[in-house]
Amino acid sequence: MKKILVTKPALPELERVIPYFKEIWDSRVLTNSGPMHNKLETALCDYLGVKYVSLFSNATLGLMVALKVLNIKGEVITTPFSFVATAHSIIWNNSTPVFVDIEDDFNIDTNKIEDAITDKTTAIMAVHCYGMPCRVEEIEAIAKRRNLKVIYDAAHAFGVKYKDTSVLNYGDLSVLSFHATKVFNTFEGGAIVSNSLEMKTKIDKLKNFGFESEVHVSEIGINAKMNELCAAIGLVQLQDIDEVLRERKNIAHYYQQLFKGSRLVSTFKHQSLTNNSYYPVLIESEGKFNRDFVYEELRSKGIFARRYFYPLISDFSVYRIPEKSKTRDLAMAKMISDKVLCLPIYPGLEKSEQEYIFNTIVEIQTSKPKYLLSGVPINECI
Ligand code: T4K
Repeated sequence: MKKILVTKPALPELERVIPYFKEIWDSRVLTNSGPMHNKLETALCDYLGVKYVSLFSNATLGLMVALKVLNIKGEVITTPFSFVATAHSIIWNNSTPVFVDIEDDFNIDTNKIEDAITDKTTAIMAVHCYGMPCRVEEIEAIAKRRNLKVIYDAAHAFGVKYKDTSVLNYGDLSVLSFHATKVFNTFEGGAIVSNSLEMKTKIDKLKNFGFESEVHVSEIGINAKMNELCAAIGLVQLQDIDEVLRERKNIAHYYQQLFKGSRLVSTFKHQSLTNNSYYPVLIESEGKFNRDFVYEELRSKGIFARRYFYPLISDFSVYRIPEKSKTRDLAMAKMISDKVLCLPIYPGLEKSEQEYIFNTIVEIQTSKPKYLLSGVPINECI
């Protein structure tokens, strides 16, 4: 049986990458802010429409350095509906994540942030989940009023715009991921987007052990640099990114069409604002024929959808230790986490495969007459 995975990394033809690799071989500059690294930083600033980009070996280290460079201490308000790296970075910074509920757009509920602020709160780390822009203006207003820093975990938000500017221009810092599973990948990689040269210089120092000069180490830095091979791949990937984003948009659009009118599968309300890095749906069902049942059935038919983000970060055992984190009422996050399923989306996914995914979901659900939503039999719902 053919497997359809949740994602398949976009890759350029190998022959287009080889000349870049040849340059690296010839120069013997493999890492430490070499020419490929520097070219990619410049190219990303141009493409994304941001002032400064500092490349990283992955987004997790980027988040850790972002917290460190802003001198964040105490409590950090964040979302439980994300990948564990969001909260892990806060704990690695010896700070406490305070989990606040989300809205039905999957992002932190800005109406609930202020209630969670204490005299220990120093920052908000919000996530543009699935590439959906957070309510950035409201977050900025709260941060200004309460004197907090704002870090956006923008791991999913490559190329996302908000009001005609990059969403990465909001907040003090934004952190991108270029992991294999992301819209723009450098195999592994990430970046911090900042607004001033002074901040970029501090970030660049922290990602390189804190070296000021050959003989002067001024910070307890870390090694989080992107190497030349990853940067070279990034330079080639950037040539194709518009096509990648276009293809993803078409795929999302087709899913939207397929699921239109479905009462058992709710689709992403605000898909048009995203970069279509994910295609989340909510499986509305009852009893044991719930999201997990659909998830398992799909797997048995070769469709490897994923439950991003289940469990909630706050439900992982390491986060249940009271002194590790603080948890507010997370009713919406729990409800969404129990229903969400991210369907396969990647350049190259065929329309026929999308139809197979859609038909399989319908088949799983309609074969179970118990599936009722608001009293409506399933075969009248789909
Ligand atoms: N913040 C947020 C909000 C994030 O979502 C993430 C990462 C981060 C921060 C941290 O970013 P990085 O430090 O990683 O740069 C994946 C990724 O490993 C992770 O990067 C990502 N978020 C998370 C949401 O998903 P898994 O455990 O689901 O990955 P895995 O290996 O199961 O792969 C998923 C699918 O992709 C598989 O079906 C196969 C396919 N795949 C995967 C890889 C790695 C490929 O076809 N090729 C590949 O090389 O975590």
